Amino acid sequence: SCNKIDPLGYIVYCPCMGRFGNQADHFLGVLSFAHALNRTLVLPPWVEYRYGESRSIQVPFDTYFQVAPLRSYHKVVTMEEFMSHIAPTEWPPEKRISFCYMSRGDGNSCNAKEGNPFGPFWDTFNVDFVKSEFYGPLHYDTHHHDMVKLWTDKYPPAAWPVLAFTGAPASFPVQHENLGLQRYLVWSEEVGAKADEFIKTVLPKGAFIGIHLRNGIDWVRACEHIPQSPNLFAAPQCLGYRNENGKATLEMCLPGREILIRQLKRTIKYYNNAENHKINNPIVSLFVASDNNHMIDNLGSALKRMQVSVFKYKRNDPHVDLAILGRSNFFIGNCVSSYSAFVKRERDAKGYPSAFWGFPIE
Ligand code: GFB
Repeated sequence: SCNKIDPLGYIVYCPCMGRFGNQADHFLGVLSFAHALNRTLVLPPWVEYRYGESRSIQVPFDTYFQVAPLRSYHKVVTMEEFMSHIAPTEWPPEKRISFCYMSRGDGNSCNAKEGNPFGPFWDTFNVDFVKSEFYGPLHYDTHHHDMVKLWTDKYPPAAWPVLAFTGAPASFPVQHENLGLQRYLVWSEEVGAKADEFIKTVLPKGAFIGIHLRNGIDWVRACEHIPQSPNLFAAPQCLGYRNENGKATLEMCLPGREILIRQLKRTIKYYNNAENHKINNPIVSLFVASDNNHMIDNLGSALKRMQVSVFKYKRNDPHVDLAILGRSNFFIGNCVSSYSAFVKRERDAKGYPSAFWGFPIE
């Protein structure tokens, strides 16, 4: 069935901005865009950056997520399948035109392969472009305006079977209207099994809190922009898309030890109070995911009297960390981080409770 051609065309794009959290936000937007245009979405590999390497690495989409659940929302095909079975007829080398809003870099071109990860991404599939197409002033917010008609009038599928975008045709952070699409993103068997195995064999029997501590040096630097950017990165997830719930604070972006411990103690006390009946078994452990400092000893001694023990995953595995956080009984994340936002959306889709550090603002 993956050899069947979609007469309504395809959307291909490079997730060329940011790391996993940013790419996931973009993915939901592109999924919505492809759905609105009724074109098959080509599922790109995830772009990863390894320390000390100058070229990005492309990880097949289905290494982390199942393809089948996406099909219950929209027609999709992996980039690998598209390149082997569909591109030879629908997108031969002489018809490979790159789409961008306006020219990018030197000359009148998208320069779609200029720089990292742009070049390495398309090189993974031996794609070169013969021409650029500037799609501005059209844009990808199909929830408003008459965007779908404008796109299909200007780029009818018969003449333009493949729209290949230099960057994701989507906004960051994810548009409010597209948050619910998260439910079609289901972890691959492999990632899911690793998370389940950890929960079953490493964590003590009983409920657990999952927390995300985003505290690497890149984040410390990013948080310095908070005073000028009260809606930085994923902050709309707790502050609202129009800051209706307030402005981002440094404590929300980079909560100090006191805030973390106070909030954890309060949460545990609340959930372990039988009168609150929030969860039917008490919280007995804490799972910490972090890009840098897990604070295992600090948190361990602070929560010792409450008889809550503290754990992290044995390896640095961002996707398994996310899957474990998604399965915790209660989650506390970083409102500004798009990595935390992934967990929040997944839990919202399942009806699981979540909170954010330093929010609501005291
Ligand atoms: O996912 P991401 O876009 O989220 O980028 P933010 C952060 C990356 O750091 C993740 C690693 O993709 C992971 O590789 N990371 C973060 C973690 N938290 C964890 C964790 O708990 N466990 C593990 N194993 N890895 C933004 C960027 O990051 O940071 C922006 O996307 C910018 O583009 C800014 O660079 C400074 O939204 O948190």
